[in-house]
This record gives sequence, C-alpha cells and structure tokens, in this order.
Amino acid sequence: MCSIKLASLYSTLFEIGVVKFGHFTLKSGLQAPVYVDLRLLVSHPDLLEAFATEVWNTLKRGGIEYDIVCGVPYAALPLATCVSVRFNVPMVIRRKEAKGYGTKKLIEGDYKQGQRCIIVEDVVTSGASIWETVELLTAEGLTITDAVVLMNREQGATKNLKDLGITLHSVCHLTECMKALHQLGKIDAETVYKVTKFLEINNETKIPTHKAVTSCKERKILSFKERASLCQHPLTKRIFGIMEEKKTNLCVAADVTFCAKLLEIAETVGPHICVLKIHADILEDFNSEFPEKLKDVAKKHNFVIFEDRKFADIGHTVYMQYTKGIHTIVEWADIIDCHPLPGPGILEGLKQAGIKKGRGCLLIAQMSTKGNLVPANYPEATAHFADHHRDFVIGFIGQSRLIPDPTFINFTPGIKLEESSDSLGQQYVTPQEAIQNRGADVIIVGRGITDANDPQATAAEYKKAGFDAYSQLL
Ligand code: 5BU
Repeated sequence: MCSIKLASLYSTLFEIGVVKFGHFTLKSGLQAPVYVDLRLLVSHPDLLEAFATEVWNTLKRGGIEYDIVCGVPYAALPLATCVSVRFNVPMVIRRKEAKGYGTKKLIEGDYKQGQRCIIVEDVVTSGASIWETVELLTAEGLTITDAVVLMNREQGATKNLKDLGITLHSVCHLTECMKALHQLGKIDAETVYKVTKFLEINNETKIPTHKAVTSCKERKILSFKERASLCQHPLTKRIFGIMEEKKTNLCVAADVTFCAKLLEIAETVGPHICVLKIHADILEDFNSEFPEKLKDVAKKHNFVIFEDRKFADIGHTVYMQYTKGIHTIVEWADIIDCHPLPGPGILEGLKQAGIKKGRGCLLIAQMSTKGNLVPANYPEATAHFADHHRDFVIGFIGQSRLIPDPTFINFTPGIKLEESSDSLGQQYVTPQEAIQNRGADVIIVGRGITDANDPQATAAEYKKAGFDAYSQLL
C-alpha cells in the first residue's frame, strides 16, 4: 500500500499523460499495455520538484552516502538537476559521446577520483542505460555502488544491476502505481489484469550483452585473443587474431597517388600493421594488376586490406560502386566503410555483394575533422544499426567507443605521436589518448608515418605506442 502522498502523485502522473495504458511498442520492439514517459515532467516544475524530493527521501531512507549526483542522459537530466539544486548536491553531466573539439571530455563538471556518485534515472526496464553510465563514470575514477530511479517498471533491472554490483533504489514501482490508480477509479480491473500479466511474462528483461561487457579503463578489458574467440564474423576473428599474433593495433593509411609507391609502403610497413588502409580512387595509375600485387604483399606480411571508400549513396548505387567500374572493390578489399546516413538500404546493397566473399564493413560513426556536422545522437543510432547487421558490419570508425561490445572493432583516425592538427581541419590525438581514454582498438595513422624520414622505423614506433597503450589496460 503506497502513501497518500505517492497516491496523489500517481494520480497526477496519470492525468498529465506520464503513465498511459493502451497498446505501445517499446524501444526494444516489445508490445506493451503500459507506457511511462517521464520526459513530460519538465512541463510541470512543481511535480518535478515533488519527485526530486522523493528521490532525496528514498536515498536518505536507504542511508546512502554520496558526494555527487549524475543523471542518465538525457531524460533524467532535469530530475538530477532538480535534486542537485534543491538539496545542494554537486552534479556532473555525462556526455553520450566525447565532443569532437575542445576538451573532448566525456563528463562535464568538477569531480575528483574516488568520489562517490549516485546515478539518477527516470524509468528503468533492464537497467542497461544505468549500467552504461556506471561503466563510463567508473572508468573516469568515480565510485558507484547505488542508483536511484523514479519509476521501476519491474522488468529485471533490480536483479540485473545487483548482479553487476549496483543497488537500485526505486521511488515508485509500476504495479504499485497501477494499483493506486485502480483504487482511485482511474483505470479498470481489465487494464490492471493486462498489465499484471505483461509484467509477469516480461519480468526478466536482460541487459543486452553488448552493454553488459565491461571494457573501460581501470576494469579488466578482454584481450584481442579473447575477443577473437567471441566473434562470429570470420573477418573480425581474423583481424583480432592478427593483432594478437603480430602484437599490433596499427593501421597505416597509405594515401599516395601511384601504385608503385603504395606497394613500396605496404612492403615497408607490412610487418608492423594489422590493416592497410588505402584510397584506390586517388591512384593515378590504378590498373587491374595492382590489386593482385597488393594482395600478395598482404599475404606475405599477414595484414588485411581496407578500401576507405566511405560509401554514402542509395543501396542500388553503392552495389554498383562496390562491384563495377575500374576498381571492382569487392574483389580485393577485405574491409570497406560506409556512412549509415542513407539508412538500411546502403548496407543491404553492399551486403548483396560483400557477404558471399566474406567481406566486412565499418560504419562511420564520428569524424576526426573540426566542425564536422555529425549530430549528437548519430553514434547511438549507428550502434543500433550495427547491431542489426552483424553478418556484415565488423565495427566502427569514430573518435570514441560507441558500445562496449567486444565483437565489434573500433578504428580511430586522426592519430599522431603529438597532439596537433593540419591546415584542412584534421585533428590529431595520441595513440595513448585514443586507446586508453576513447576506447580505440585500432589506430589509423597516415602522414605521421608516410611523411616520416624513415617510415619503417616510425611505423615500428607507432606500433609500440599503440600496443603498449592497449597492454596497460589488460
Ligand atoms: P592522416 O594522414 O593520419 O591525417 O590520415 C588519416 C586517414 O584517415 C585519411 O586517409 C582519412 O581519409 C581517414 N579519415 C580521417 O582522417 N578522419 C575520419 O574521420 C575518417 C577517416 Br572517417
């Protein structure tokens, strides 16, 4: 039986449309007879404040001690802010992805290593979003043992998080809210029955595996060898195998304009790399013999070939760009990449040709260039896209790790031994920053190596820097 105060809050939630009954499709695709949309609270500041007080009381009742609060982005940010302001607790904001410019921070606000942080969430189903935030803040040195949620849908989050070492405190439970609404005559017995049945059947929602695998600084990460053993896609397995065997996470970008020069670079850096990335369309003398020669060098030094074509058209067109023209890319490039912007059709088109040849595709999730227009929610949508095309997508190109799924490879371009930039918007970070702070698996280095006086020695230097940065995380 809930308190009179909570019953009246439930009633208001129902009246303003936060809690709805009917037929809904949840983010997971599941059909549900109930929906909770706490984003609406921002339009009712008095209610937001009342719930912030309930969050505070819940934590006080639990005897929880903490130094700062952090809301799960974005829906819980107003609630966390309200708790922070109303009760004078410092707050930090978790970014969903690192900024591509400026300080490149993943957390905004002042905090110190070892401080205790409470995670505030608006509504939980499996607890995946809370867990993602815990992983990120823990990697930044904060200590998290507890989280608080406004509305617990009672679909598995409490147990899932407990198994991961986090105690979840709930201000409201969905069944309690529903019973209160029934007693107040707001909903009928049939609705109560339907929701109760739904919750009974769906009470063990799991955190998707790609979100449950830890892979951050200060937590043990999986080795390339372990990751190879988890991969279903043969190409991902092979790349992780090469990385383990050759002790390298270096991909050289050989951006030169003649085939002979490119083959010379491939020979020179071959022993130090796992992937060679090229732009076939800048080769002035590209000819049908070149791919065969390149494949021979790749075989000799055991690396894979990545044509950085950045496909971005409709499915039908990219299919032709991949298989026809003078480059016939599908015949020789183990890896290609594409912009997910056009939607699923682009992957369907590329897949038609690539899958039967065992090829793989990287999705471009973020770019290294200054002022790029990639919107904030794009990496998240890209990760979702990848999840649905695991038979062809082998990973991402980006500036920060999108998802901790160990079976996707994260490539990061814009790397030099010193942080710097070029005159056309390229921005460079160090191998250590990319690997240890942004979750890169493979660093892509172009001019840092190809323009060096001694490309072979420089490639060895980058290889060491990259592999040392990875080894320190193990
Ligand atoms: P550089 O010489 O190290 O700046 O070369 C970087 C390479 O990575 C180059 O081939 C680019 O086409 C590629 N690249 C990049 O620099 N930034 C990006 O965001 C993407 C690709 Br996607």
